[in-house]
This record gives sequence, C-alpha cells and structure tokens, in this order.
Amino acid sequence: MRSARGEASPSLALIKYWGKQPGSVNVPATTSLAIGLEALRTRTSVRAERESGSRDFTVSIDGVRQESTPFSTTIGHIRDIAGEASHPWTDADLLIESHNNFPTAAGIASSSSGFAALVEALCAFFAVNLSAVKRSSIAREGSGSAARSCFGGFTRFDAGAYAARKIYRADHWSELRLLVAVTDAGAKKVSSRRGMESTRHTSPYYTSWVENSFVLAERAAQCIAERDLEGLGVLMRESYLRMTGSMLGASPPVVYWTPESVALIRVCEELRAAGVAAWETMDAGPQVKILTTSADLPKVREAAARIVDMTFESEVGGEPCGDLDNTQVRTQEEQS
Ligand code: 2P0
Repeated sequence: MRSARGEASPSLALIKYWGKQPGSVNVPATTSLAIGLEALRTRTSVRAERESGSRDFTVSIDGVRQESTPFSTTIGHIRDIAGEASHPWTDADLLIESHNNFPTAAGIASSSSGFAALVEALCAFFAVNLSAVKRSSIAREGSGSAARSCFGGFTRFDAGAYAARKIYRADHWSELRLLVAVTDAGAKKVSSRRGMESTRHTSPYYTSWVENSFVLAERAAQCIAERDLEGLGVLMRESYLRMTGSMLGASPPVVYWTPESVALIRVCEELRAAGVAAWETMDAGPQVKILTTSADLPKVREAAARIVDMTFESEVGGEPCGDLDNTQVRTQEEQS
C-alpha cells in the first residue's frame, strides 16, 4: 500500500472573486485579495492498495461518498504529470478521504481548502514536484478560490490569471483575527458555481460589479500594505455588499442570507460605533466573518455569541503541506 497526506486552509476573501472569464476553467473575472485561516483545516489522504489499476478513484468528505465528476480534472491532471515521469503508481486506483474541522459546503470556503489539500496530497502521492504557482493553477481547475489556498498568509488572485500568488506572509499583520459566526451549518442549496454563473448570465448589475471590483482591489491592496484596518474594513464591506447586490439582481435571485446574518451585520455596526474593530464580510452562504484584532476579539466574540451558538476563530496563516506517509516510506526503504 502507498499513502500520502495533504493539508490546506480555507481562503477567506477580503475582496471577492465572483464571476468567471467566459469559456474559461475558473479564471476569475474579478481580482480577489484573501487571507488563509490558520485554525481551519482540510486534511486529505490518498491511498492505493497496488500499483496497477484502471485510474479509478473514490472520494469521501467527512465520511460521505462524493460524486466523482468534480474531482476528475484535478486527479487526471496530476496523474498525467506523474505518467510523463513514468511514476509506477500512475494508474493506481485511489481511495481519497478528506476531513474538515469546520462545516462543509456552508460558505466557509471548504472547496478552496479541499482542492488545495487534494493537490498537495496527490503531488506527494505521485512524487510530483511542482512549483506553488503550478499547484495553484491546477487547484484552480477544481475551484477558483482553491488557487489562493495553495498559499498561506495574504494572497492575491488577479482577474484573468491562471494562478494566485502570495503577497505577504502571515506575520506581515500578526494582530489580525477572524471570527466566523455560523448562522446555519447546513450545506447551501445553490453552489457558488451555479450562483456565480447565474449572476453573470442574468444579473443586470454583474457588469458594474466586475468593473468596480478593480478599484476596490487596488485600494484594498494599499490598505493591506499599510496595515490600515479601517480603510480595509470599509472596502471589504463595499466588496461583499456589491457582490451581494449583483447576486440579488440575478434571475432567479441568489439569496444566501438568513435573519441571523442581518442581525450580525447590525452587531458589527454597533461594535464599530463603540470603537471596536469589527469589519464583517460574507460569501456564498449565510455565515458572517468578522475581521478584528487580537485586542478586540473578546468583545467581538461576546457580541457574536448573543446571536449564534457556533463560532470559529483564526489567525492569518494556513500554509498548505503534503507528504508521503512516513511509515510507508520506511517500509519501502526497508524492503529495498
Ligand atoms: C471568494 N467565493 O472570493 C468568493 C466570494 C464565494 C464568494 O470563491 O466555481 O467555490 O469553484 O470557482 O471558488 C466561492 O466560489 O467557485 C468563492 P468555483 P468557488 O472566496
């Protein structure tokens, strides 16, 4: 048996990716800026019983067997690279198991960490040595936001680009904290992919959203460079609310919010009025993510607990990693 593991963290967008270049495989129409969430992790293992096989695979997430189609491009791509290097396990039948320490498919970017962790695990399994940019490009084929999860720290994914890039290490701005307030841990009914495509095709606000997003990204990049939280917070709110505006203009409208989402937005307004750093953002789901500082985190935590039972807290970080199972390597070495 041969086995490998990969790990990655969700990429939380401060400035959003929402829309693809027409005809592309998840090439973004907008420039996004994001942070890796150190405390949230996807851990994925790839195993095979024997070298020979028919390139089959199964994938389970948190013990639930998944449809294979969404994963075939990513797995096929790395197998092809392994095949070019005549790796003996290229055609092996793979058993892939993934676990998240946070709710799956609920708007906490599990697809970003999921595909990044899968790429890490596959590269380790097939001993494929690719640059982070190449891994990012392959992960992007699985899910656009996964391109960013191939790096920890602060990342940027430019409109029209095939891969994301790291712009700062996590210690560039070490007092930042993110609190995720979970208003509904269930899986969402409209996937990001469907919501995004529906917005692009049917929302009269889509073009304005895309055009405006570039200004937001450039100004936000400057705020990150200067560690200007208030400046960044204002732009974060403009980004997620304008993205939401484009969703609401779709036909049928794409609506992810719950009453608790709105209550949390109000809580953040109250906190800011009281001088607490509490800058909220939302994604393709009802959860509210609040960017704050280590000093203000207790106040944000206490306020969020008035509305929701489940929260996650994280620093910026989330470096991905992947390795061949050590025991396995030792066993092979012992055998040879
Ligand atoms: C983001 N989101 O920038 C944005 C903000 C959700 C809202 O990237 O179709 O799962 O797989 O490329 O990456 C979620 O969309 O979509 C997402 P696909 P993905 O984080």
